Amino acid sequence: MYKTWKHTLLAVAMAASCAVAGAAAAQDIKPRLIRFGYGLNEDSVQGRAARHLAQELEKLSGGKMKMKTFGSASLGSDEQMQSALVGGVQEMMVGSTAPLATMVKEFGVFDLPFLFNTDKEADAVLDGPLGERLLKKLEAKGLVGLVYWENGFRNLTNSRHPVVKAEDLQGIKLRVMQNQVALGVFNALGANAVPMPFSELFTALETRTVDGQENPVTTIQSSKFYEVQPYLTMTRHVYTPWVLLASKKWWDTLSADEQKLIRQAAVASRDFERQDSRADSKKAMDVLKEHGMKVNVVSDEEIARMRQKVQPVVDKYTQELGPDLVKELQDEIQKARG
Ligand code: KDG
Repeated sequence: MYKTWKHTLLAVAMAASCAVAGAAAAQDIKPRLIRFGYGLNEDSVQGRAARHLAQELEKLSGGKMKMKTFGSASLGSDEQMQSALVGGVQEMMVGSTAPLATMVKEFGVFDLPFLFNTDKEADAVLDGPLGERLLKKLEAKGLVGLVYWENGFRNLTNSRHPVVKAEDLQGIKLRVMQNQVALGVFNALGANAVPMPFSELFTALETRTVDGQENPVTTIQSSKFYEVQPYLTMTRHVYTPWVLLASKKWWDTLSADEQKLIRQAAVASRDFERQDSRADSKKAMDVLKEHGMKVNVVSDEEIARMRQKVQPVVDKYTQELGPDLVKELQDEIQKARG
């Protein structure tokens, strides 16, 4: 009798330990879930690259790392998502360098006007030592900067009149990204610069809270600004990068292998996004014209005049951002220009 009870207890104990081991094993292979936020629409260069990143990560990790992407600022504005990553309540995002400049002021160099002439120059500088060094600075602020995606060359739109020369900006309420350099540049050009999160921009344009804004044509198209902005002025006044970011609090919980996989997927997404952005730019111009936008290209002479008008702002922020850093950036650009 006793033997039977003993065997029964042994069998129950073994079954229980198998169940726990099984649960633990199941726990081990339960995919790690990553929430990835971005500000543009799902049908945009950001949205397509976010989905590419998620697919690449799932493929490289054999399904062990699953990324859920959230577009249209559904997890918050760039600024709000940056804070969520620092706090460790969101894992990853992509956003502009402009709001990052409030955490690492050197990112403000990318808002200095008329720096880059081509996207190839931008790639060389961003993927080179200077770009890498700026990404590294983010770690002290609780963020891991992985790679740069392309936001692109920025152009002006407004609802008042064509901007043919700098004076035409006089009195135009122009939304700018939230940092001092962008604010200074457009005030110097005679506009009334209004810093505002991107997530509030369409409504502000629709209600005429602001008259205009400046963004790459891919964003103007995917955000449907053509519905509320009759005039597009090609200035290519700034090349803005996006930065692919991870929460450092979260990043530090990952294994070295997981970190390596995410870095690999990030590089693949960067190359995909830049190619898509450049192809999309060409298509976007056609779409904007089909929707009735009146397009003008600012002449080289006028661009030269605009450069003169903003030079005091460039000088001021060169001192604030660090003259050595700005000189290094200009030298890197010259090197890339060959
Ligand atoms: O969330 C969208 C922003 O990352 C991006 O569009 C930044 O160019 C930008 C802007 O104008 O805010």
